[in-house]
Amino acid sequence: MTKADIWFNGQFVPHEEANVHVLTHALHYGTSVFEGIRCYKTDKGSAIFRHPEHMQRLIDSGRIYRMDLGYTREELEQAVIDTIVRSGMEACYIRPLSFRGSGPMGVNPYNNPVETIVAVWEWGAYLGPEALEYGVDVHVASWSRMAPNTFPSMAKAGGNYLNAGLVKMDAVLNGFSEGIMLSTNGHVAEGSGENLFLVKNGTMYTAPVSLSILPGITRDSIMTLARDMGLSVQEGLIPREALYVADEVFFTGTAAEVTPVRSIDHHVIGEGRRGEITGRMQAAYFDIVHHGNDPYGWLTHIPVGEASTG
Ligand code: PPE
Repeated sequence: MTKADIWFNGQFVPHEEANVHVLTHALHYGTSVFEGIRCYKTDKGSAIFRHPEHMQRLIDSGRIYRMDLGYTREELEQAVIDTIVRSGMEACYIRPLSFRGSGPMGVNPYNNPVETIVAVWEWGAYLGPEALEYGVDVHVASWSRMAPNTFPSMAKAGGNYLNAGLVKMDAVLNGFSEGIMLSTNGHVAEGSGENLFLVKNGTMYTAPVSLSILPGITRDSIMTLARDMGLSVQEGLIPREALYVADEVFFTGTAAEVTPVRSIDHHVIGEGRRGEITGRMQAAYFDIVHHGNDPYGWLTHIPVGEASTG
């Protein structure tokens, strides 16, 4: 794996030297916000998918936690572009992270500096190499998504992933690829690191943002693509058992892209393979990020690898 230099508070530092003190506030209290973004090698060159939307979500996550990141969205976008170009990677996963650094101990984060980094690395298929084609076997998690008014789910905050980590470990220990979390009232919410769509009789259903899900940017993209294909997409409360009798279920996320779900709690979903609408959604998404066909203006092209390819 390429150990690319890391952008750290405005300076590039070698991968091995991008370290923090053990009294970093975020280590003790989970006070960090982050993003996950992909840069694709499209047929038309390297491009970042929905770059401004991701960086705006980072700023908004910070705002929810009263963290002023100290950079404009444009400056953060440029930091990401510079990090990728410097790395020479034509395709990568991008991880911007802002956190409360070292300073006084105690829950109050106000006197701890807000620090920001951007790291990039290679990341293949998130749920396994065959997942995109054949789908994944998952279960319903015994841990719920956080209740409203506990942790703000619209913020992509480090602390939220303690819950996600429990869900993921349980899934793996039980031989599944992923866990689907229900809301505290028992409605289908999302995976530990993905949003979820269910297809029944040609209509697509997904949980509303008010159900304490992360408002995924891939979710938003898929809803737009589906509606523009003339499909009906409804945000609403999905009972757990609707999963078992669905025609199709799939996950969306930056890392997971569009991943079909093959079985849930050992119930085979539909035909037990990638469904027709899931296939159409995948194809539409990959047409943008692999072929660079971009009618929505979702790609930010960046000059990486151009010197060698001419
Ligand atoms: N829900 C959760 C809880 C979540 O973490 C993600 C992204 C999504 C939905 C999808 O959001 P979006 O990427 O904007 O479509 N999860 C990120 C982190 C994965 C990880 O293991 O780290 C990701 O996909 O980058």
